[in-house]
Amino acid sequence: MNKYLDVNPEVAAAVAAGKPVVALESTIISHGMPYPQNVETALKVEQVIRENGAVPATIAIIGGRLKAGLTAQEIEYFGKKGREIAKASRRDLAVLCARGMDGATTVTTTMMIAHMAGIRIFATGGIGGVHRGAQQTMDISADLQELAHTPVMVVCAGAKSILDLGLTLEYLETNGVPVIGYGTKELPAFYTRSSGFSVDYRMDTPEELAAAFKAQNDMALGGGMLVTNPIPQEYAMPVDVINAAIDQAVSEAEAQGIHGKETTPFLLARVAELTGGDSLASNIQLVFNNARLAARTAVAYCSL
Ligand code: PSU
Ligand code: MN
Repeated sequence: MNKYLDVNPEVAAAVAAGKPVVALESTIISHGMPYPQNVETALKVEQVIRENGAVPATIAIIGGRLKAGLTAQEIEYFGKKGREIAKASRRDLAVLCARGMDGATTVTTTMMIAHMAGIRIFATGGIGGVHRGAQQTMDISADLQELAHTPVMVVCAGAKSILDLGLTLEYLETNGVPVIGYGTKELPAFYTRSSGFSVDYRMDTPEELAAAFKAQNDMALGGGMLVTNPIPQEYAMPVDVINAAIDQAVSEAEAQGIHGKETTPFLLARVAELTGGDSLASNIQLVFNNARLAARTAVAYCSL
């Protein structure tokens, strides 16, 4: 076992017994939502996973230790410190561990640590992808490379149109990542159920998702699988409202020369400010929806 990794005893016991476990990320807590809603949501998401038959494992880096499974006090700490906690992507792991620092794990590092801990399924809100204008900036999230290589299923609500969704799908195709629509053939765009882009496959039950991922793992194909689960209709946002906010945020980022790891947090924070509490409420609900599907899929996977 990796000497930098601490798997919480409940999670370790579930993994060892072949019981369902669902990983959760911590960037969504520290950088994705304001306090105290971030902590309330993180705790409630864990409860949703339990209600649906799986053990939750929120993932983070604390004092240079890779943690799979946090206590409520640790979740409170991540939520309260918010943006003071470094956003940790793949390239940050070694330095954070060597220096004994804290890090909020993105989709990339949550997949990595979940895999180290033997966890196969991970629920989140949205993933990173190919940014608009990437033809010039080359700004492509490390999340897509991780999906290409690490065998963890990521259940999300699609990607926000702060990204170029068409190029994001092209990149995933090149890298051999299956993109599944849950109950839909259309890629959901996080706040909205549609985007105008098609996914590879539509699946309608957790059992179907589990069977596909089992086949991928049995063949040792090696990469992840992206499940895109549309936000429930009652929480979806009006397309024109959300698109206007996103367009404004993207042009502000450009005007201010925002780049590198700051781009995504800047865009997420601006979109949230411009749309007020409405987008936060939608964001919270779609995370619950994804946690429910991920837990049911983990249960189905364990019975195969
Ligand atoms: N997109 C969202 N919400 C998020 C993120 C992205 O809609 O919280 C976070 C996730 O942690 C994701 C990370 O892995 O941002 C991607 O950052 P970057 O684009 O810098 O790779
Ligand atoms: Mn980037």
